[in-house]
Amino acid sequence: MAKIALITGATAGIGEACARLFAREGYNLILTGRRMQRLERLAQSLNDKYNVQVAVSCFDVRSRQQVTENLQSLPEQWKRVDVLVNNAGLSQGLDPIDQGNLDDWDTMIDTNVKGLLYITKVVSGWMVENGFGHIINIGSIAGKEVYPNGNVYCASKHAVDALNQGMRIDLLKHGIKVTAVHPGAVETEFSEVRFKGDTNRAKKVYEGFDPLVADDIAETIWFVASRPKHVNINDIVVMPTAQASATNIFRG
Ligand code: NDP
Ligand code: 8X3
Repeated sequence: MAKIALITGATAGIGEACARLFAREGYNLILTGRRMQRLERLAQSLNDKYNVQVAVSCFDVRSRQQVTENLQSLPEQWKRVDVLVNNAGLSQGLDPIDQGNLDDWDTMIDTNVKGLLYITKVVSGWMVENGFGHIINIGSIAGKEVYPNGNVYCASKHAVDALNQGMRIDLLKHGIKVTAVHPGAVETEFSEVRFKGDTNRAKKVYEGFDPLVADDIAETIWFVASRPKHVNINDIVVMPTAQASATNIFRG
């Protein structure tokens, strides 16, 4: 029987790359995001190319009700999830704390922390019942360090780091693996979202060095997901070679 991966935030960037890689490896997929057309297109192309089954579920992770209703309404056979990739997330703004936008703060905390928790509550419940599973949380270098004006985004990713550790402790007795993958700069839609559609500003983030691409992180996620049953990778930080720390990028 094919294994199942549930990937949140599969409409773009790391989540989409991860969906492609897991499909190539023969996984059936549950893909989530808010942009239904993108989910449907991706599902169709993965089904055509790899002959895997793909269920799509369109909802906003910030809504506790949407998360619970959409996931719980999946047919029973889809609830035997082997791998959950808690990837949906975003940054909004890059402002000093005194000038921060309260709506941006709410969006980041509601998405990156509360959304991740709502998903985890449902899926970890299935995993406990099933007696197997692997939760892979996408943190960030921003969950390991704090950088100027990163304040609330960094706090939200530090929370992911703490939750990753907490989940591992609580789920240990159920044999469920828990891993965090913490990327440095990856060129995706991330900066466009952070700068609210300002593509010039977004492009500048990745100028003068080779950033990671989404496939680099998908391959890391696949690596941690494909270790033998007795091996768990707790935590992994993946950076572009030209990036030593959150703010230390060598632009040649
Ligand atoms: P993208 O913007 O390319 O993708 C983000 C994904 O998250 C989209 O599929 C988006 O789907 C989904 N998402 C965002 N908000 C919501 C929401 N409220 N409800 C449901 N889905 C949502 O960015 P990345 O691929 O780069 O980001 C993926 C993860 O990686 C994030 O957690 C990010 O913080 C983290 N990360 C990114 C880094 C980078 O440099 N790019 C570095 C370190 C970590 P939709 O809009 O359709 O809802
Ligand atoms: C995304 C990378 O450095 O912008 O998490 O926080 S960074």
